[in-house]
Amino acid sequence: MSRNAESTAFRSALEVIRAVEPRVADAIGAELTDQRESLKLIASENYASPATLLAMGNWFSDKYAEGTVGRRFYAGCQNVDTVEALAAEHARELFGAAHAYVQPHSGIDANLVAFWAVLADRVESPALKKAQVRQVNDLTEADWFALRRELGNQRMLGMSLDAGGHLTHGFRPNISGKMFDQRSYGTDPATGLIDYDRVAEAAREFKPLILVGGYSAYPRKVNFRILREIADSVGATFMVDMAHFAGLVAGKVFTGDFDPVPHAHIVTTTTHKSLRGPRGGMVLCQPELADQVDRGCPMVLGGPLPHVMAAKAVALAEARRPDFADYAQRIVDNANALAEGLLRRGATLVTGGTDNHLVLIDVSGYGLTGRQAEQALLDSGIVTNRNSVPQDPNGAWYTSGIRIGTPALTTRGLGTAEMDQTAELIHTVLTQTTAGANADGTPSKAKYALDAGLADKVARQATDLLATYPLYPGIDLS
Ligand code: DSN
Repeated sequence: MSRNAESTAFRSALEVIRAVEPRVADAIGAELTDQRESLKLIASENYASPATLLAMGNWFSDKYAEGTVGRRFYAGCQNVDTVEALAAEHARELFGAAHAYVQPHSGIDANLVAFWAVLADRVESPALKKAQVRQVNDLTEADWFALRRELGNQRMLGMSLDAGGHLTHGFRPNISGKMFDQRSYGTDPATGLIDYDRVAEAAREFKPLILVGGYSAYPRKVNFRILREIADSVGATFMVDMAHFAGLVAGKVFTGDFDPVPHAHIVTTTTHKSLRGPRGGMVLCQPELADQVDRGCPMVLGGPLPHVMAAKAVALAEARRPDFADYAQRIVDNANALAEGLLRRGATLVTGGTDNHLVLIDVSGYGLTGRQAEQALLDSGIVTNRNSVPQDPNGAWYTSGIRIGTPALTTRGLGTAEMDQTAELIHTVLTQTTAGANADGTPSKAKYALDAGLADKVARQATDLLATYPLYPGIDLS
């Protein structure tokens, strides 16, 4: 692939867009500049390949394709069938999964599809069975009432948000916490690690229909074999949301007990985080759940996005190449180097380190809230996000943590030496930032002070660090 081809493709695309609405073309160009210039440490972001990006910009976007491959509600889906089947095949092969459903538009959508599939599979309800076999018109008002009561009183046990779980794992402000009777398992206050005995105890007491594993801010490996044993011991369906670490599973960094696919009944993921594909979601499952999962659209989802499924097929093909395993290992090596660099300089990390792609800094040690730290780092050209830490006294809005991750910088080519320099930049900013006060003198959780000269200096150092590792080196828009 010549670099010239990538430049020509993107330049031509922008020229066509500019002829209609130049401000959109300008914004697309500006986004590339911003991404090139910032030290992106958001654990859930990455840079998709030019091939993946280009696969999304075409007329597949125009096609409706509700249903599944070969069984559509619309005519003329033969080419959509081709890309959807390819994406599903790559996903099955990559993850060793019995079934793959590649239509979800996001991770939340994938989780909703999974919840529906488990409910439909597990809830003993004559009304529900009728509702699925085209006898809907036979159902009485009483049947519908019973159906809603049965579906609405099922139980889910998932990791709590402040321990690193995701808001769709039953957090109450999310629909998952409203549609399920939910309980959480947390982490050991002393170590920050999952205490599997406590999870087993909670499962025995609560008897969930679904046990959810997976996280978006837990910096350690999870033993999915043990969680499956816990699920089996109480008759729960075991679901894993591997959105954050799918790339580490794909790259065979997480194997055996730490690979969720052989252990879970159903696995959900996004495709754009460590997996480095287009923005979207996916469900993998055991054969007994496949029929219900395939009903995802139109049961739960709007029309599939064939252009994104085409890009998923491209990205999943990339992830099956040997160099992806090398990439996945480098993500973890880099996270380790970042954690070590921060610890050596005196930072406090949740669980004391990492064995995946992310690090969670408890910034209360710097006298800051997560909100203050996030903004001070952003002023200094370092893009992160604030995040709760376990038992966070500042809640989910201000927080006491900063979550940082290495998938994006690893894609650019930065290695462990640059991670140490990154740790130095982060530590410098956080030690030089001071918490501000409200007008009445009380401590503010949002205001902070950081010398503008220092912020500029760190931003320049960050840019210098990135200069050796250009983003999309094959794309020249000038
Ligand atoms: N927004 C994703 C993350 O940052 O972890 C999860 O939804």
